[in-house]
Amino acid sequence: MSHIERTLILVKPDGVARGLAGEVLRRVEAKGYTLAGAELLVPSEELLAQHYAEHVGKPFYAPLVEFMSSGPVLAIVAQGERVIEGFRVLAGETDPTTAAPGTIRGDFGRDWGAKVIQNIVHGSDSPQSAEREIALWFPQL
Ligand code: D4T
Repeated sequence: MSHIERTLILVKPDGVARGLAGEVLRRVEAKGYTLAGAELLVPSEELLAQHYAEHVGKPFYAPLVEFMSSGPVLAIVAQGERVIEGFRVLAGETDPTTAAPGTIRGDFGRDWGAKVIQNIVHGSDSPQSAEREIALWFPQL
């Protein structure tokens, strides 16, 4: 049965600043997913408050917003069969120190001793979050 999905991928400010945007796109396309949208932007605090609504009030929330608005982010909509789960596997686990080699975070991430985890990419974690996040970042899609 077909499960064509869309997911929101963000190359976070650390990833863009380190020149990893192309590498992330390369891995997404090499896996066979297609691009349905892409935009480079510095996200506003309002957009981040909605995107990270589940984290508002947590100790890492303020550093997270500061980090995520510290420079341009490449927002991407990727499409394909089970792409939501597929990109989470490509990204690796949240903590870049322990993310498996072969994943984006495992290959390029590390702990920088910052107040917030800087882990290069974000990927939606469920079909509900994907549609919610795509509507926030790409209202035209
Ligand atoms: P994103 O949402 O960026 O793909 O990350 P994850 O899905 O892997 O992780 P998350 O939503 O739980 O966290 C969002 C963002 O906050 C940072 N973070 C998270 C942090 O600095 N300290 C923490 O304790 C947690 C849980 C990292 C990613």
